[in-house]
Amino acid sequence: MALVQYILILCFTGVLCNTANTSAPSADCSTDPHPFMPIGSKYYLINAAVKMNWFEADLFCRTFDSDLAVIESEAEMDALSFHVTTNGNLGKFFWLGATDLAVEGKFMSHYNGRAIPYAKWARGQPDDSQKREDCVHLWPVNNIYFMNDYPCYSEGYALCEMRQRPKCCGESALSKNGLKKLVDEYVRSAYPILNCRD
Ligand SMILES: [Ca+2]
Ligand SMILES: [Ca+2]
Repeated sequence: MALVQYILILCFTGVLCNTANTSAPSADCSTDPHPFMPIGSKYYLINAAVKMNWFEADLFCRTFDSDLAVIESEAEMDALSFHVTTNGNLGKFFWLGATDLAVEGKFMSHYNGRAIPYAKWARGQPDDSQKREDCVHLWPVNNIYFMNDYPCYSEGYALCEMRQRPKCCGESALSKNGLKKLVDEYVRSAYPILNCRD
């Protein structure tokens, strides 16, 4: 598909343009977190019922407009570990939104493409065992959760993190950065008639 066609599709479907944000009913800005639950300072959706590989888990989260969780601090790690171990899920492992699929040994957030801000690796990890471990999961060792790199096609459970919404009616913080901005500017300059934000 030509780039222009792709961009136009994104525009019409609202991926690039903020029409939905600027004129959306309040439901779009709803603070109702269901089915996410507050754990520590964030909202999470834990699917401890259906095992899936990392890619499936990523898509599962996206169906809820969320992403596989990226743990950003020791406090978040502790809160999640406590929740999982005290809600009958101890022993299960949960996929996180971190991977070194792009560059071996450099674990990046699948959400924003940046280096993960925090890690609590289990001893000896990450080890890229058999050179096939590129996805990160929460892994219990002696009933304490750590992080481990693991084969992406292994099956675990999805740990989704609710996106931190930008201000409802303001410009998305994400739109100020990166590829989205570049493509958005391209659309605006090349197809002013399709400027669906203003
Ligand atoms: Ca690896
Ligand atoms: Ca490993």
